[in-house]
Amino acid sequence: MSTVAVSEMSVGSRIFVAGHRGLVGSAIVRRLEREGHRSILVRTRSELDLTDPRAVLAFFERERPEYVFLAAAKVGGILANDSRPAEFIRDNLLIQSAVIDAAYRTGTRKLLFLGSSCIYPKFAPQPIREDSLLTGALEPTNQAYAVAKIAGIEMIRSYRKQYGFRGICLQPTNLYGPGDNFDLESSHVLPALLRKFHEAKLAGAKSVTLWGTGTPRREFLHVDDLADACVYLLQRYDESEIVNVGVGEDISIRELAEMVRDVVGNGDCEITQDTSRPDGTPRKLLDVSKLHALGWKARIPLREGIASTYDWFLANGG
Ligand code: GFB
Repeated sequence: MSTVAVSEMSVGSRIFVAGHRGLVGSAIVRRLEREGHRSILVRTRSELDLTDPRAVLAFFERERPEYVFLAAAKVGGILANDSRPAEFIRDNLLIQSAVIDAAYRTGTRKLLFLGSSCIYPKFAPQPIREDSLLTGALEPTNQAYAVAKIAGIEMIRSYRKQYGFRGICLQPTNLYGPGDNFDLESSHVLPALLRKFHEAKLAGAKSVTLWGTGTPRREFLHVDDLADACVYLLQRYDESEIVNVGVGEDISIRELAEMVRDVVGNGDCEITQDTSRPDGTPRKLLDVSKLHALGWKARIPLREGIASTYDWFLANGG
């Protein structure tokens, strides 16, 4: 494993951020703008349907992006994944295939694809190393999404092997931050808990209900850290092996709930459990030794990240 010189993107490079309105894409755009990039290409869903390969190819032929951050994806929490698997596998396969193929055909210099920590087997040894991929059965609640992401990884690797296309794949752990989805039916746990404790505080409610047993363990990475890692690795990493992006620490859902309760300032609120809801995978902690060896570490402490995400939620109509 090696890093290449920082000679990729310059401030004038044409960079397409696919999915710029999402949690990850918007963080990547913020990060690039802060560095002074002047040619960031973005398209809303109504301007460009990423599930339509002809439209995507026409866009790439016209705009010729030199670099692509493929952050467009159908995403959601455990319930959304479990109840709408057809949408998760269809939309993700369509989007990623259209964008990767168009980038290759029109001479994009480098593309970064984002997978997810759920690509790994449900009972992978913890912390999960990159070489656990395809060594065991997946977690059923997000199998459709995971299979789509695994197909994306394999597509990137195959295009590199057969065509010499320079695609790289990062596997982020559970993400959170400004711009997250706070809808209780489709969100991930962290924004859901922020909303639940906030609304309980406003209503003077005595308890907040967690889904599942509260014992599963998760690792949480602030999306601004992920955006930083994406830019860092796009500039320096150029190999077919996937790279985990996480913080290297996890906490139980129960502990997370206590931390969120504290940040929201709702100390008297009791925490109850609805065990009719699924727990999902028992633990999902990424091994980040490869990432650290490449010279990158997460910086935003969880509590601080939750507090700033809560501020964003309040400022944006929470
Ligand atoms: O974040 P989450 O929806 O997704 O749930 P996963 C994490 C854990 O929090 C599960 C529990 O054990 C949930 O049962 N939980 C407790 C809650 N209360 C709540 C709540 O109010 N809302 C939600 N959403 N969860 C996702 C995958 O799995 O991870 C995706 O479905 C993706 O594919 C993502 O990979 C990163 O961590 O279980």
